[in-house]
Amino acid sequence: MPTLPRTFFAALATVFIFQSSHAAENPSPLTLWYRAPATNWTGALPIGNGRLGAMIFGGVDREHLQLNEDTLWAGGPYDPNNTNALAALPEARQLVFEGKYDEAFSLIASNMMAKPVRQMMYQTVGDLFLTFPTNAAIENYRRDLNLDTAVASVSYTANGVTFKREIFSSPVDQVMVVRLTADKPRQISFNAGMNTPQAATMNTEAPDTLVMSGVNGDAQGIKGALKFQARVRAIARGGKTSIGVSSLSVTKADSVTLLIAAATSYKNYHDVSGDPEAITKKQIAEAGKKSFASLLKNHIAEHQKLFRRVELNLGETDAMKLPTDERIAHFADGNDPQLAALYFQFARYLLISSSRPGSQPANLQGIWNDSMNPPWGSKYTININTEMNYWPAEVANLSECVEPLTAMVMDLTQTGARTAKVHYNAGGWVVHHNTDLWRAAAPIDGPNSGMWPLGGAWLCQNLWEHYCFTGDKKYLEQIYPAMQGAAQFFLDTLIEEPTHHWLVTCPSLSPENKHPDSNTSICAGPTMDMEILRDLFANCINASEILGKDKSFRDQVRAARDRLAPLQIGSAGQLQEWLKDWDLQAKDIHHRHVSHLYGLYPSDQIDFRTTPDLAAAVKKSLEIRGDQATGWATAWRINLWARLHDGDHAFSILEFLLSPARTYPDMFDAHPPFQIDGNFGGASGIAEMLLQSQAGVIELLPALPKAWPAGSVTGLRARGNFTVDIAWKNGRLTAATLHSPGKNSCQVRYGDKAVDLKVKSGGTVRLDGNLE
Ligand code: FUC
Repeated sequence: MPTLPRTFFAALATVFIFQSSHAAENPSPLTLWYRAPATNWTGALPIGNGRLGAMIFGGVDREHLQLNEDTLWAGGPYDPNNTNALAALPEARQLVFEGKYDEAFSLIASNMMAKPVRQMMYQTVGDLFLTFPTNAAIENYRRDLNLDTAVASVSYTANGVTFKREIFSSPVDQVMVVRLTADKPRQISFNAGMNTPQAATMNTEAPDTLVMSGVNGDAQGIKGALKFQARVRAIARGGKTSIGVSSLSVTKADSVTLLIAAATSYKNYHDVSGDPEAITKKQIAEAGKKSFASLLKNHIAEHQKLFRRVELNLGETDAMKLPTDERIAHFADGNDPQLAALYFQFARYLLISSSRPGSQPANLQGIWNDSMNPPWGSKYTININTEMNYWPAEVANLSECVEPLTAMVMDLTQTGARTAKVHYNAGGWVVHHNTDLWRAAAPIDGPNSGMWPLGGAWLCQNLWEHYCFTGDKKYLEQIYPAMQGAAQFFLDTLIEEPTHHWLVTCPSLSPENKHPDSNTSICAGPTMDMEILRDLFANCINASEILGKDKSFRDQVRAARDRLAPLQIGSAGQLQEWLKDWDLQAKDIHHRHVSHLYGLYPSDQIDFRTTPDLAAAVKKSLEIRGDQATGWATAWRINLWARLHDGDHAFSILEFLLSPARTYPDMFDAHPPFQIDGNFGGASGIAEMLLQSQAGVIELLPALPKAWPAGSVTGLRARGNFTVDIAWKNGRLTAATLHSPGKNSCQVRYGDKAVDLKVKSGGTVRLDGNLE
């Protein structure tokens, strides 16, 4: 079949866009949709089953699926610990305490950084292209992604024939499925081939399968140790299927189902003995026994089990009829509240699609990456980004999606124990500001970002939150050793600072923010470290009491907690970011990180009601920092303003996050470039505006903006194992329902009113707008 040049279709594009008649309707409010194929990667639509992902471009003459598998990273098992680090530690501390920060920086740079100094990166599998022999004008083009079914579709009419593609990545059958149909017989013809920048070969297997077999690459001197394979099998009804050396073609079929599998030899961070050929063969063979209808049914049922738990209605307007990219461009015009609900649900969709039990945790790009060398390696940056990925997980009722994060932390307790020993001669475990597939834990990149030993401690807070929301004691038993080990490291390494004799971390830094006394961020006892440790220690104390163990450890932790440097309010009335009142002289007072404000969100150490002075200081710090920052940093600010109960301010920042400056046409967050944390932080910010449950109080509509005068939400989760439904009108609460599986009591608050409730086992409590 002849393939027409791409430029021909580029010219056609204008024709088919404006001929569209039905495309002006958007049948489902939970659908992202477009009038034209994606012209670049951030216009393509993501699908994923937690592990196996694709970006779908929806071209008419050529469909492009960019493929990912979440264990295809560069390198292999490695030990990055630097045996020179320990000897340099006392001097580094002394230099910091003497205020010789630049000297400390140099010493750390030459003696204490990981070897290699960069970690391994997450990489693409490659691309599947389907080339179609189209030679007619295209009408009624539409491509979409239905968040409710997790199916992406492309449809158009050519020569009076309506073509349809439905594409999904099944968490049940562990394959991706592409279904090609037409409303007349014998209309489906295409060539399929794969490309990759990896070291791989393309082959075919009779009668109907394409195979890509490869090995991953070396990076930073670490040898590639993974094998991988991707397979595409075409199951056609009617017509003819044939294979070439490295491509496959189908002619004049009635319909075709493509099954796509991909796997690597990764078993865990120290075992790469898997057999990707056997795995993918089996996956394709098993899925091939099922009909398309049953693959689809399984997929949708599994997706909806999670996705349908939360319904959010923020109001609907005619703006909903527009394609998603046009809506993003106009969100700040103020008449599209449903786009915020769609953004919230898109984040839930992304978490379900990039983090399922058994998969890797969602990395900087979830699982979607078309590059061999993506920004920041598309790794796990744990000085904010990975933690933020999981901020919506509990409140947005996707608790199961935290499992991969828990599993990664368990791995890190092992690799991080070696880093603790080699770098600090300490017990417990430590991870610095990044990790990768191989669970590397030593400080990387450079002292200004890398010399921060709190990454693991912060991750423990995410795990603790899982316990707070679920009340699952078995889970607490599982994570307790990780929390205990994280705390042990700090019991062994906290050091008294010379001025006030407080216990502090040293050397450390306030993530990535350079202070005025030097050209470095290296310091002792930054506020964020103290806040994270106050949480970690409190959680250890609580957990050991709940589990009835480790009394003497608990006492040690309590004693250390009492000696941590306190929160301080600086000369501008701001919450001090460092031990010293440096904030107004910092190199960048609008810095994107707002690390010291961790105490307000995600933590509850600072509270609007119980610590009003500190809350006012956070507000001052936020005003100094400004509202606009990178995607994730903008999202963090939304959560913080919601915790300050200023819904209108939070909403004005959401308008910026949901503008083309911070949201790509496919709704992916723009750092820029694409980074998925902003999607997740934005979603948790929306949830924080509607429901908060920190400090033992379930608070309804704590930061409802004027922009959402009427609406409802069902299925949000609150700490203490509650599920909460809320409805409001004219900006006022009209009804709330709390469900709890166990006998549970809580305080519920709305504005100035508060009631104490007792929920009977398996019970439901309904309240009206007066909390009665
Ligand atoms: C942190 C941030 C950057 C970026 C990177 C992945 O270092 O400071 O903005 O998000 O992580």
